[in-house]
Amino acid sequence: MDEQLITDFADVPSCDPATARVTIIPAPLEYTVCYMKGTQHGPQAILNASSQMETYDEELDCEPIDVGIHTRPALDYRGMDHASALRATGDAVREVLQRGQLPLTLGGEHSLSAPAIAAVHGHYPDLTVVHIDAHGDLRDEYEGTPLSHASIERRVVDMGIPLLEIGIRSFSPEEVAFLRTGPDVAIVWAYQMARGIATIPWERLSKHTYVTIDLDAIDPSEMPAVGTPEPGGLSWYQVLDLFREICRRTTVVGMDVVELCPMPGQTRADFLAAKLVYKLIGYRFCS
Ligand SMILES: [Mn+2]
Repeated sequence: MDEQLITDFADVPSCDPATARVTIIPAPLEYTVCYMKGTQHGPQAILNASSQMETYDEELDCEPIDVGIHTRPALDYRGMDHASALRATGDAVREVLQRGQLPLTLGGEHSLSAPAIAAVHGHYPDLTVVHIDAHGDLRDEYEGTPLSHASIERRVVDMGIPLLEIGIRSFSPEEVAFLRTGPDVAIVWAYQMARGIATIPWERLSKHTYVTIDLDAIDPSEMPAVGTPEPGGLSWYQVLDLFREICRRTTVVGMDVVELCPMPGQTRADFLAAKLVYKLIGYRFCS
């Protein structure tokens, strides 16, 4: 099984890139990971696990695979420095947008979201970003680089994009200080979700939304294969319900699922990530 490399999501022949409605961009980016390494293997692990899913969605009573999914060949970052790799990621996202399709990027480390969001923002200037994560990712820079995975949402603020963060439970004093300066950021904390006292400011969403999901938003009991597993995370159904509600209220025009760090024996984590990607496509196009 290990040797089997799946190149098409769900192992169903990839839809013609000219007629697809969603293009999956495998982005095995890994430059600034600071704790557990391995995110470069995330996209392939997701594709491999996706071959084991049923394509029927019992909740939506349809097969989201029929939407038209094209899986692009994985981005090849060999020989690139971090900045060049991010540019290449943004270019790939732009190419998908120019074909009128939804780009769905599979990470890889979270820093890839910045160029992806910049590209989508170029097409949809009214964009709002919803960031589902354990971490605020609002540091101005981390370990000497503003391109870090730990600074990704700060770059979104720099772009002037309204931001809604959900599931946060790891936040630095530096980020608290930044938040007090009054940036266009709303945060729904994980403890509020867990205790049923969260009020999600849905009115912040504009017509077009980009959703970035760091898999460490999900509780480590369900999603152990991440670089920084934080206790007290969201459940599978909480994440699905959030996304379903986002799709009900706005048009999702770009998304990414990042930070899978495949670990030996943790098949459930790869499979969760693959199934999450498939559920996102279903909610986006079939409900
Ligand atoms: Mn995170």
